[in-house]
Formats: sequence, C-alpha cells, structure tokens
Amino acid sequence: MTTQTVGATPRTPAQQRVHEFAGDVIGRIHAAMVEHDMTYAEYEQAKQWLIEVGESGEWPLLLDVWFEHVVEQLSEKDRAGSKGTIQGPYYLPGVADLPWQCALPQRDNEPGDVLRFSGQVRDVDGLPLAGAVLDLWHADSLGRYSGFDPDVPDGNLRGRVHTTGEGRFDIRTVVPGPYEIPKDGPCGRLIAAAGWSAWRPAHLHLFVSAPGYQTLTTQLYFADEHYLDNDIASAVKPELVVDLTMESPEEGTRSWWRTEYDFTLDRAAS
Ligand code: MBD
Ligand code: FE
Repeated sequence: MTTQTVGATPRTPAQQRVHEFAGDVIGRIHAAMVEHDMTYAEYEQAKQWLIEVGESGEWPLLLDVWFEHVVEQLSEKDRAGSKGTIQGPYYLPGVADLPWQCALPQRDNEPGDVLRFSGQVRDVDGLPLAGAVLDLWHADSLGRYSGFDPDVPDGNLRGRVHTTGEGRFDIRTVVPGPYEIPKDGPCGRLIAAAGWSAWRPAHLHLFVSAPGYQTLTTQLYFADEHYLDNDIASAVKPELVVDLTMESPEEGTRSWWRTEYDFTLDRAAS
C-alpha cells in the first residue's frame, strides 16, 4: 500500500508500528480483493455485512472466534506453566464468591449431567499456592451462557472459587454442551454463506490467579466430544482435553462425572 507521512515530520516509533501493521493489513486486503477479482456488488455486500457486525454487537464474537487464537499463541512463549487458550467473548466480572468446595450457581433441576471438577493450583516448581482463585464460567448443557442468553438466569454457572491454603478446589457443576455461533446474526450468516461449521466443542472457561503470579486464561475440553478437531475458534490444545470418569459410590445415589486438573502458574514479572 502507498502511504504518505504527514508533511516532513518523521514518524514516532509508535506511529511507525501502526503504519507498518495497519498498512500491511490494508495491503493484504487489497491483495485478496485483486486475487479473487471482487465485483462491485460483492464490495457493497461486504460493506453492509461489516456495518451489521457493528450494529448487532458481534464484533467481540467475530474477533475472538477468528483472531484471538493467534495473539494467544504468540503470548505463550513467555510462560512455562499450564497451557492457556483464548478468553472468548462471554466472561463477566463480579460473579459470586464461592468456597473451595462448592456448587456453581445453577437452577433447581439444572439440565445436564452432574460434573465434579477438582484439583490443585501450584507454581512451576510444584509448590502449592495459597490464595489462588478460579474464576470459572461455562455454557449450560444446551450451550447457552448466562448474561447473554435471555433464557438463562444471570450468574448461572459462573463463580469465583477461593481455593484452600494449599490451592485445592472441588467444584460441582454440570457438563456443558457444545456451543453454536448464533445463526441469526452476521457471523452466523457468514458461516452459512461459506458452508463452514459453526460449532465449538463443549468447554469450561477459567481464569486461574494467585497473588504474585501471572493469571492463567484457559479452557478445558472433554475427551471424545464433538468438534474437538474442528473448533471454529481454533482454541483446542491437546493438553486441555480432560477425561471424564463416571462415579456413583453408593447404591441408589445419582451418579456424576468426575475430572481432575492441576494448574501451574508462572511467577509475575517483577
Ligand atoms: C464461545 O463460547 C467461546 O468460548 C469463544 C472463544 C467464541 C465464541 C463462543
Ligand atoms: Fe465459551
């Protein structure tokens, strides 16, 4: 792309980085338009689609589905602790504070199988961490997030779990369902127009934090589930896929799924 400096003033280093990145992005879009011989009708359609992405509020969805994984993978090289992955668009702050052994807020008769999720937070040397918090959020068994789906009560399946002095937690929730990008918005229309899969595999979202340590942003997925190999958000890593085992210790009691996962955190940069 041809660009001009403003007058004869040399660019500052910050301007230079914007110039190089934004200029490169614009130039690559030009190249795609040329390579695919874009028509004027297609240009008008693309323009209208982009306007609708904004009007519908789907920019966070679009960016986190198609772009966040790239910057997340670039950020990985600075860390030695547990694998992370993208945050996605559905985190909400200010949820219920919960003790180390707890049930996430849920409806009476919350649909889905019961899931017990336990483990420990440690540093990279294996030392248990005091004061660790798991900020957890996930979709219900039908793939719907509280705070974003009007059929799910606020705060459902979200909580800040305060671990024991040795970083332990034991959380009862339900197994989430896979998530489908909404069909009625511009992202869904693009997916349908291109013939792509609109699904993310079922997952739990977590921020794992402790004083003096880098907060880990991650997700856990379930072995043998659908869409692990074609996540539309490209956010699955093999280290994040956990096994579920069925437990039902007493005759006549309802059984549940169990998974265990230990998190290791990197020290904060001092
Ligand atoms: C999700 O639930 C999600 O986690 C991401 C990354 C994108 C869209 C929906
Ligand atoms: Fe999600």
